[in-house]
Amino acid sequence: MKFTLSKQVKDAINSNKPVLALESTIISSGMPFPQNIEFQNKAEKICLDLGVVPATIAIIKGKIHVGLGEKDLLFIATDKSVKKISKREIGICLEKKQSGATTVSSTSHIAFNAGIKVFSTGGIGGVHRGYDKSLDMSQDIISLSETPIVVVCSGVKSFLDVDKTAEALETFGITTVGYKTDCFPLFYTSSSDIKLQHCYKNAKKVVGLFKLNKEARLNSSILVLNPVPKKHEIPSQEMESIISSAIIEMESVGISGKETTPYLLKTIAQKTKNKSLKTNIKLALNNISLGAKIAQKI
Ligand code: PSU
Ligand code: MN
Repeated sequence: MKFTLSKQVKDAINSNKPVLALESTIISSGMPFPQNIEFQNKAEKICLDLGVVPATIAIIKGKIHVGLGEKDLLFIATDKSVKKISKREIGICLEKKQSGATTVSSTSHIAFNAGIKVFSTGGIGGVHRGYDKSLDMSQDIISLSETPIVVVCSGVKSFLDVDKTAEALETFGITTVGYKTDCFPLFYTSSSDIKLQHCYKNAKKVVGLFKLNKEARLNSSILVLNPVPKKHEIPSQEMESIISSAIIEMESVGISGKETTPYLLKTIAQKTKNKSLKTNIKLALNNISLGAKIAQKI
């Protein structure tokens, strides 16, 4: 795989310094401008303050970039030609010399191939509500099942079918652990009644688990579920009616497939007067901080 590495990332990889992968879909379609740039700047500062180099992954005009400069970042954050690129579309994006924001599935694939072992995001994709009719399950799940890295997130967005996603994670053999929690977090909400079997209490323990999984020749990711900090959460009762009405609206305008997640994130932010966006930013930054601490020790 050919990469365009930023100088910082190149130096860090060559000298074995800690690196944390970050995705770009969260910037291009997960958050509006200018909050997306503000978020990214904070994310990078959190990493650098911990001595970790942030490696944001995106495809720019047919080239895979690992580590974005200011100009690239502004382009990804604002340009309408930037597409949402999942793992199966990496080659297509390169062949057409297009620009793409990478999702969890494509970011983790590229990060792993660049030698990066840890990746932080907000929430991964999963099994959508109405799966029995649509068969819509994110490629993120398949990608996690075949990419041996640590992925830190706050669960799956609660507009998905979280119970079915928890089952799918097991079916696809993804090592799933709670970080200081024994239940599956609900993205905007810190807890749920879905029980987790394994709770890890510090970054060092997660690193130990990663090494043992590797020794045991497991090729799947370790998914670390790090709940949104309580002071920033939105109670699930409050979210549920908003999510239901956003889904009804989405169906009435005929949105489906890969447009679903960006549409719902945007509509839910509007309906909550940006409260959901603020929560999304806080939880993602919290995941970046934990990811950076794991990257320091791995
Ligand atoms: N989590 C967020 N914001 C996002 C996403 C996740 O807080 O924008 C993106 C991720 O890139 C994830 C993608 O991989 O949504 C999942 O999309 P889909 O459901 O179409 O697979
Ligand atoms: Mn999908």
